[in-house]
Amino acid sequence: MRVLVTGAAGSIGQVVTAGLGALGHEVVGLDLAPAPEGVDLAWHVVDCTDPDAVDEAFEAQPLDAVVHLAGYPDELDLPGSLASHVITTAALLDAMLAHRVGRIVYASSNHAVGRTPRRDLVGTDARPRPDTFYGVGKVAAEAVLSLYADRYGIDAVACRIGSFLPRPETVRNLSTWLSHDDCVRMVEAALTTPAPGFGVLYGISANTDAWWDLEPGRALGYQPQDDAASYADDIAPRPEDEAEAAHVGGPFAGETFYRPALPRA
Ligand code: 15L
Repeated sequence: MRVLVTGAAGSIGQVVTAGLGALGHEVVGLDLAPAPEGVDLAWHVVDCTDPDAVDEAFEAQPLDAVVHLAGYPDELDLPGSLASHVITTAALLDAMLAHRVGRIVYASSNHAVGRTPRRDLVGTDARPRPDTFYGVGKVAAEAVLSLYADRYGIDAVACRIGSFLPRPETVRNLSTWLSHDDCVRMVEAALTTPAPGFGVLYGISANTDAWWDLEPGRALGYQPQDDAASYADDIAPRPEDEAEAAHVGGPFAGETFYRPALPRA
């Protein structure tokens, strides 16, 4: 498949572009930044909030699918978050329609349901329950994907990524970790699963202490292999672990998390 990867210069992007390449896909990179040193791919320097620039990138070569990883991975004010996650997604979807590209894999986030109290395993049927404007942006981007799937027949898989790290670093990560290899497995499955329509999965490894249900992902062909529990002995407990376990969004859901939109007292 020839796959356009947005955010290709980012931390997930670099792992995914290399991984998809190793699996035999032809990757076209797209990012605000030029290709990192040593990355030898067709590459577009484009801001995905600009629909004309996105369309030009599509014009440059035929594509089979898009992996949309671009987006600011932390809290912003609401307009910033909507631009970063929703406007970019809509620009890509419109270019996909114009250029007859039928599949998109989206890097959503666990923070779409981050304010869910930590009790039972969270399924993909849980109420959207964002913990931040970042999470609101992810929920709204998923809604745009769902609309384009229903209205235009685009296949869209939203991957609600947990904590993408080389290895788990905190007690929360024992539940939220997504290993590099499993991330590639997840994207490959979401790209190739037959006719998902609009699908949602949780992008975590096969963690013994997982907080999210992996079954919807398995139904879409995502078979994670790694388990954060194998690193448990290396993880030192911290005073904030208990607060981070109150909601599945961890620190983003905490009372002290930076909230730029709150009026001053
Ligand atoms: C995310 O979606 C964020 O982009 C990342 O910064 C982490 O906070 C991660 O989730 C997480 O929940 O660990």
